[in-house]
Amino acid sequence: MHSPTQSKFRGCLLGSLMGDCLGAPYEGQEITSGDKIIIQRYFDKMEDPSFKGPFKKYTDDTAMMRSVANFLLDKPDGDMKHLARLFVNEFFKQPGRGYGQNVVEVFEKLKDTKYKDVFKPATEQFNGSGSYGNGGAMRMAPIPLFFNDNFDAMLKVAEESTKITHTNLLGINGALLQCLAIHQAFQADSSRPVDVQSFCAELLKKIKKIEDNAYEVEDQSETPFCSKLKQMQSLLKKKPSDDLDEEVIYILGNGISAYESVATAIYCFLRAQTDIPGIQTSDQLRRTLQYAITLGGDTDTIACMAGAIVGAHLGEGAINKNLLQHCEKHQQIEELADKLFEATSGV
Ligand code: F2R
Ligand code: MG
Ligand code: MG
Ligand code: MG
Repeated sequence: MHSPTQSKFRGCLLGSLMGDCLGAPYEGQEITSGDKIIIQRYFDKMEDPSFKGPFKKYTDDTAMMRSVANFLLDKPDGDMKHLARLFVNEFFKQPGRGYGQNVVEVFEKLKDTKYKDVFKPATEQFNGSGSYGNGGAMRMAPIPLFFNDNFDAMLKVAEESTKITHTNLLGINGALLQCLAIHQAFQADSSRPVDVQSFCAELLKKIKKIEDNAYEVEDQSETPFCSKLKQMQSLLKKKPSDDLDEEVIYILGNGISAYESVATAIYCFLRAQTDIPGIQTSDQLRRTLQYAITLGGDTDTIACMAGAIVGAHLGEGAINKNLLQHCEKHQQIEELADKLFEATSGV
């Protein structure tokens, strides 16, 4: 029997892995209502203990999340050069894991310049505007676990680790929003469903402070992720209808940018607190991942981010072992979660 905290460490990293592995086959697809039935059958089949199939492979999302976890274990005081090296070594070992098209240039420059200025290559992306991709957000899971008790250190490391590859404010604040969502879910009581409106309101307060500071705006101005969260609050009040998922995609997005995916992942977690029409399962973690995938688009990443949040809330007990066994390197990720837990608890 593991402690509730250890269970949450495992739940978060395994939920992240499962979203990535199970979502990856659908990445980049537009999903029709016929596909939703196919996705229901895909999950049903893999949940059947007698089904044997090849592993569902993990992608860049997990490769980079694992580097972040190893960085925290190796350098708890945060030497970003070390993290940059781990990202680069991992990429050159296995470049075929479906990395973002442009982030590869950052890895090459970091290697060529021998990590001299670890943040410079990222600042040069997209003619100096920096990447706003969701690559910072997708690898966030270990940070809120590790810094659970130190909010300021958590945000500092979340921001600096993101800036190695993403310097556009949308890429950075999207990663911070994902970090805050996991942290909040981690701290919430796993025996009770989350109150979706209070969860949003609390998150909104925290991201508003960060965005107001970053954009130096007046109190009344609307900043990007605050506006997304307010729209999410309205969506969560709506009754399910045939058009609701289209509206979710239109308003929150399902794309490769942080702006069009982080709020969507949080919405998936909150929406799956209760039954979702067309998704037949009583398993909340599966419902979260399956719903994220049926929204289409950047399915591995949105499911990965949603999986990290729901896993951090419910813990390991919510992980369906039949589904997990189809995910590549699940044992290694479980061990990594245990090491992170031990490092924070002094076990
Ligand atoms: N790359 C993918 N999926 C493509 C298909 C993969 C295929 N299945 C395969 O196996 O090959 N997925 C992964 O990439 C996303 C994370 O990307 P990241 O790390 O943020 O990378 P990057 O290159 O910095 O940004 C991604 C794209 O966003 C657009 N973009 C970003 N900033 C921009 C800016 N300032 N101006 C214009 N465009 C910008 C670009 O198109 C970038 O290429 C995850 O989905 C992960 O799963
Ligand atoms: Mg990926
Ligand atoms: Mg993706
Ligand atoms: Mg196993």
